Amino acid sequence: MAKLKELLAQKIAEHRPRTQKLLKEHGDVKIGEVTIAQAIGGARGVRCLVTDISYLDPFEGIRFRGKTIPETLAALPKPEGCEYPFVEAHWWFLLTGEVPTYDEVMEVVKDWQARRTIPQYVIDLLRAMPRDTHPMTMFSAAILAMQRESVFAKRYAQGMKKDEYWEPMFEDCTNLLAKLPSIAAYIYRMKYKGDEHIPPDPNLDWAGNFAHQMGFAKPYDDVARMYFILHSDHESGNVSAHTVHLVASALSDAYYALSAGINGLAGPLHGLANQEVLRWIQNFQAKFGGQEPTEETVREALWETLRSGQVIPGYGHAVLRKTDPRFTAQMEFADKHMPDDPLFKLVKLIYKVAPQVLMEHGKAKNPWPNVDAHSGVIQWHYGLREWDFYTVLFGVGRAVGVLANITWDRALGYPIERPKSVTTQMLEDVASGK
Ligand code: NMX
Ligand code: MLT
Repeated sequence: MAKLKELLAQKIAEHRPRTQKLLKEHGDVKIGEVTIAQAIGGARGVRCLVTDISYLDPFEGIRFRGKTIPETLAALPKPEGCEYPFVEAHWWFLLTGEVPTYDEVMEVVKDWQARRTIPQYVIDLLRAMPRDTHPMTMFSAAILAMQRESVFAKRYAQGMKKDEYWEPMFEDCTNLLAKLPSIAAYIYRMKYKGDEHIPPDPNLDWAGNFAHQMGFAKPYDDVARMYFILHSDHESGNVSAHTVHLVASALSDAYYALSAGINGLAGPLHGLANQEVLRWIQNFQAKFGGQEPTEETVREALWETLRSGQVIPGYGHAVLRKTDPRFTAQMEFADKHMPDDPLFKLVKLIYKVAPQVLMEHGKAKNPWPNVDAHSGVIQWHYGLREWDFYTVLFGVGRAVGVLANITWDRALGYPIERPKSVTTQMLEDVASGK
């Protein structure tokens, strides 16, 4: 058995008694209450999901397996001469909670290289779709089409035992992950680069090969590593992670579950916000033409957006109550690598003005920027200017976290998810004390 799978099996065996003990001995202990506002308001703040892979503190932001973003980036091994870690190392870390050695990562790098080839029928499917189909639709369809490859579905049909579920789930997740960058790059080049494709480089790591197949030179490989790690996981309640968890809880395999999660990520209040940020910036530039943007013109444009009933994309969050550390991490990258980029300067200017505007507006509970406020501008700088592709990048990264999560879901035997609904009349009765 490969080293990662062996370590994971050991971690699962160690963890199972903790979950069983909590259920058997403390199952009745309350961890929260649900109000009418939460029932109507998208279950905001209701504690009813469990994951050990990441945790989102409203003020500190995300921690992966207990480590902040800077700690994670500093701890994980990097390819030689690169600034950012192997995404393969992050996968190991998310799955096991342990930082792998360089040699251990190289085993995963080689394993993923061996599983990378996209089936011809996926290419045929993508080519059969109208070229103006949104790249997220293509990405989701490609993932779903590969469901016939599912090891989990085959083993389930043969009658596998429940405590074995995680093992074929891990295989499906690995097979899927290995192919995602090549699928994304195929969609990109088919749609935007004259249908001219670049074959994979057998010697490159996952993100390095993505940059290569996309056709972008260094340091875009590091941009890809940073981007995929930052977007990988944001605990379990966000739309994409929750959808993947929910669909997989019916014992639908990883292909069904990830495709569904990608569809949720495609919404403008979730992952599509990164494309919306670029659209907002372009509209702003079109309006103010060659003028140097000022705090005044930015403030005016932000108010105009709000007055027309739209949200300021890239600002606000359901959980966070301060600047997203993923925004800060990208800002640090941009300060180092592209300090004079005009769009980056504009992002900084918006950051200076938008929180105050949102506070005055008085609706958003969090006036600070989230991950999406920055990500598109870095892509733009390195030549990836087709902004409707940006959410696919988010999707490739998000797959790493959600697939680690459903492997653990099956390892810990989490049941089918089925919260209870009530009627409006029932709420009115409770409210009036009936
Ligand atoms: N601009 C204008 N209004 C906002 C914003 C914003 N950026 N954020 C929240 N509001 C409004 C929100 O629409 C709601 O209005 P109403 O009462 O009329 O329905 C009110 O403020 C209260 O919403 P919150 O409780 O602060 O936010 P909620 O938890 O419901 O939603 C988001 C969170 C992220 C969906 C919301 O902040 C938003 O729409 N942001 C802009 C889109 C965005 O950047 N999404 C990306 C999130 C990160 N990601 O990658 O997924
Ligand atoms: C995410 O990364 O999923 C977003 O920040 C949204 C969320 O956490 O709700």
